[in-house]
Amino acid sequence: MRTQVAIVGAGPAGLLLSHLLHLQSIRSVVLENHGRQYIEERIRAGLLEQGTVDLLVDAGVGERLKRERLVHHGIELRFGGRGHRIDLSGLTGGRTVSIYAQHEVIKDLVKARLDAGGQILFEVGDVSVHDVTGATPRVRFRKDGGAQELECDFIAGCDGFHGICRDSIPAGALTLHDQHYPFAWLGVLAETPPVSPELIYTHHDRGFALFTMRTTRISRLYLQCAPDEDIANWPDDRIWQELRTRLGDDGGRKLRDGPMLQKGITAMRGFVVEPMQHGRLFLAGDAAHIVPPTGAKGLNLAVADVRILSRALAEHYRNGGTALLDSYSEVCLRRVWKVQRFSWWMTSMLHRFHDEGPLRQRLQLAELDYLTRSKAASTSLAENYVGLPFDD
Ligand code: RFL
Ligand code: PHB
Repeated sequence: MRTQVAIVGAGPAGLLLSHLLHLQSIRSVVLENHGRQYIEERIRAGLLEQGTVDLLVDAGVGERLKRERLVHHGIELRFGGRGHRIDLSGLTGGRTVSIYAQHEVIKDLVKARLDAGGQILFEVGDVSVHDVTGATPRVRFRKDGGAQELECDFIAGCDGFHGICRDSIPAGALTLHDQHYPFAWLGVLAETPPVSPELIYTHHDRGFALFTMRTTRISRLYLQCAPDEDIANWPDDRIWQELRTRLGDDGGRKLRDGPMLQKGITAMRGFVVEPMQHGRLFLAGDAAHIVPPTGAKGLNLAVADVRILSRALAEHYRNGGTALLDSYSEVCLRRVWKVQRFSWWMTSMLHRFHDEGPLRQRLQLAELDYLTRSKAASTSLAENYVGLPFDD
């Protein structure tokens, strides 16, 4: 089998890359180790930057997104028991963010690829990449029990944080930056209306909580918990009670119990690999970097990477040039580090660091107070939150 670009992983990065390449008449094959149903139901991100929405719409995969998304003009920061609104749109010349679940983006992209005759091979096993520093890289894998080989010009490693592409690069060729946070998030999806039409980020003595949503009837709720927390210690009643306590009296009364559709624990970690390229293998999305979810940036960053990669590949296939491919890593990393900084800053300001004394909490509260009173400080938060401009 032969293609121009072999893409490992059918997450947002891999599927969008395949679609953007198709728009430039570049052929690709996407290899995914899970089944279609699994990737179309996996609960993950929910908040899309305006640039992400615009890109999906411009690429012709935003019809349902435009109809079904919830457009948000602000967020609330709650601390000391009181809410303070950050007017995202007012501070950024009218920019917005949108709530639209990641698995809905996946459904839209899978449909677009298959409708256009695109090749996504689901349930492949034992994927491995070879000859990435030569002229003809190869991907080997098993499908329906048989061994297969895909020959290509380039490989895109879009296989997420636990994928195989990053690890196939010789250790000496990469620098890894890794930061573990001393807490995790317990996330639930519940059939209950959101307590507020906008997201609420809560700083509380007992730890951080986030009140977000998927629709006007479904809430997505997160609680800071211990990094080694056992979900079995969190029956539904305890979760509702803890959410109410952290939200505080006025908001807590509005929160209605409802059936919990999903529960899970997410580790908090920051990770960046440099460079994001080795020979003809290009890493994109979570394969190259992850951020703690407090800034809602992982998916948006994956989209920013593949936008750059698709342009670089398009230039190469148009005129043989490699300038954009050569600068891929450097251009992506400029954004990656800024987003890493923002995610670290939001995380550090809003979470309880249980092994540290009251000084840290007083500094956090001073920062939140300053942030919500200073237009300069709120503007900095707002412009990062709605998404920095694409500056390639
Ligand atoms: P993905 O989505 O992990 O996709 C990788 C795909 O590769 C497949 N794969 C393989 N395929 C073949 N062979 C192998 N050896 C393979 N190994 C893996 C996997 O099955 C999968 O289908 O990576 P991608 O495309 O880079 O996308 C990244 C995003 O998924 C991620 O950054 C976001 O979900 C992060 N995130 C958020 N991002 C936002 O922008 N906004 C948010 O509001 C937001 N909230 C979140 C989040 C992530 C969370 N969790 C669960 C980590 C909230 C949470 C709780
Ligand atoms: C979500 O809706 O899942 C979400 C929103 C904002 C975040 C993280 C997750 O910061």
